[in-house]
Amino acid sequence: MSLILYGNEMWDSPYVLSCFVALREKGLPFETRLVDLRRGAQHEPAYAGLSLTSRVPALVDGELSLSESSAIIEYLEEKFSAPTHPRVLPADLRERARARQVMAWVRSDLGTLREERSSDYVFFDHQGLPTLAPLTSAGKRAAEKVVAVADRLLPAGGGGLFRAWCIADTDLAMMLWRLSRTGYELPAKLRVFADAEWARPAVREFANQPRPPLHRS
Ligand SMILES: N[C@@H](CCC(=O)N[C@@H](CS)C(=O)NCC(=O)O)C(=O)O
Repeated sequence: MSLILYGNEMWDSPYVLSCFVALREKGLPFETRLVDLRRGAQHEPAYAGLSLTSRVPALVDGELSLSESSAIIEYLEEKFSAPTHPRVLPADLRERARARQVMAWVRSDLGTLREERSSDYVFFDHQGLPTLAPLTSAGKRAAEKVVAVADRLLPAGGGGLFRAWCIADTDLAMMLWRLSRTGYELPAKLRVFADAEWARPAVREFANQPRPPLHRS
């Protein structure tokens, strides 16, 4: 087996994170290759030829090269299925549907929050980053929406979305880290969930990757 995950050199993409964590949680050996987005390397023929969208992530598995993080995760879940491999989506149909809903939602909504609370503030030391402006009213609304949805979905007694961890936990936590890492006071239940997800070995491994300086001299 030779799986290759293409990510970006800054290791700050939530979509690459999701695929990286899914591969690790499945216990699959894979190689990572980095695309220098700042240089526009995603548009160079070498990468554009294997990624239909010229974006990261892309997964290469033999003859197949696949873009779109959620498609990659679904592919991994089907090809490297349970019980031989750990699941990254719930076994239960209704839970799986809810997990997919969360995954689709964090990818299609909340753009304001992604803009105003960039993933750089999650993965980089804040010293090298511009001081953040307070959230705009649209940013506040997006933040409140994430908090309200997470509060509805996460069980009162603590823990993740479902009895067993799934990749939607990481995706939801990524949205919460954008807030908790930038001084937003999360309700205790959400903070405990976000911190537990941040402590997951696969997430730690991604977060601890060496990164180039944010600003080139
Ligand atoms: N819907 C895509 C989004 C991927 C995406 O937006 N990737 C960004 C990095 S976070 C990218 O490659 N940007 C470079 C570009 O658009 O040229 C997915 O889920 O994989």
